[in-house]
Amino acid sequence: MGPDLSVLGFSVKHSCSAMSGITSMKKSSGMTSRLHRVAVFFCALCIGQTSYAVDKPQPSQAAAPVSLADAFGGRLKIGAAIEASQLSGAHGVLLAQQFNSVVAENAMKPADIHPGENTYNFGPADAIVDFAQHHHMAVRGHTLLWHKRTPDWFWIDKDGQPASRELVLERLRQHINTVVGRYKGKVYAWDVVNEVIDASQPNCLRNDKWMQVVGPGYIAAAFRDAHAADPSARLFINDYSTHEPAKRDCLVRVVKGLLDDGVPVQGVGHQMHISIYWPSIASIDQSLKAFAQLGLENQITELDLSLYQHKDYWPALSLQQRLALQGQRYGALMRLFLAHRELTAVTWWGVADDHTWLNVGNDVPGDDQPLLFDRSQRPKPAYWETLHSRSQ
Ligand code: 9MR
Repeated sequence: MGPDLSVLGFSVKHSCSAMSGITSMKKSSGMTSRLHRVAVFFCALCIGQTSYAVDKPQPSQAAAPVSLADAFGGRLKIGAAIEASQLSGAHGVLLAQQFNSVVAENAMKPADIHPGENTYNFGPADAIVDFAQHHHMAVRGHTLLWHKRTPDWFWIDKDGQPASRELVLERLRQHINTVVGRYKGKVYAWDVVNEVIDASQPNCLRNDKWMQVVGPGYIAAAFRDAHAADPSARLFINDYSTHEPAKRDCLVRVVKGLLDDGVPVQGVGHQMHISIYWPSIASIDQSLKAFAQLGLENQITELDLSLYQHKDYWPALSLQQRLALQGQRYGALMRLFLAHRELTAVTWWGVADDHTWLNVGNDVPGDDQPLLFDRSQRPKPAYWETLHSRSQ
């Protein structure tokens, strides 16, 4: 037996013989183009090692969900991070078939989109936004301020001296006004600040250049600038390890302070770069609850589940066992996310396992497989469990 595709309204077997049936059904029954694309996609898998085939849908099932986007669309935005260079290849095809939201993995970061004071590089970001518009997908903006990828010119004045607090704040305002303004009405949510929390600091804030030159007020300034540039955009504070109690409590403290000061913060972005082994679902639940209680929106913004323990690349379990575990964890996570009414979007940090930040660098094995689709863009147990979580 192949995987149970009943959630799709189809039964699936290890055969591809029904593709012609799908094609003729499309002609005769007005099957949506997404359904047809997905049928072609799954059928194309037959040519590889894993073969799935799609039987004719029953008439009453023809409108059943057939992709992650269709399955979750009414409840959650389902997104993935992408580079502009991937749009025209297999990842672009999969993105359009399976997802209804997109985020630029790098193209909108300050150093990428604004490399010189008077130089903007909008091309890659525009390409991603155009793709999203063409495919009726939502766009998240990532990110307006980060301790990494702030271009060096931000910190130097015209005389080559360290830029003053006022100059840096003015540059930040101009940057945000230009970038948010350009995508106004097209980017529905922004990660305004990224990774500003440091639980080891007495004030909970990272002691980075922003803190040193501007002081803690840079966060409120960024949110106010973003709101001024697009009052309709949803504004998020985004961070990793938000399930860790100390980090979560710090984030709560910082966000409460912003809200008390009337700063326009609408939500918390939980990156969720986690593993098949950790953290507990309960700790994620607790964190989501803490922000829901503040009346905030939660979004999962950079989801991936490494097959490894942190920095331990000698797994006791076989690859097959870990892929199965990954599937179970994805299912459990999605059920938790669905149970949180204030949680509005889940974004994976990549489309398929052949492109993931977890395999970049000299100190990693390079064979991690954290996403829903494998290195040949075929659905993994992670995909099926994610899909099935919607019907449970
Ligand atoms: O995946 C991104 C990688 O390609 C970049 O080299 C890196 C530095 O810009 O950023 C990675 O994405 C990060 C994201 O922007 C913020 N959270 C952590 C992500 C993984 O490092």
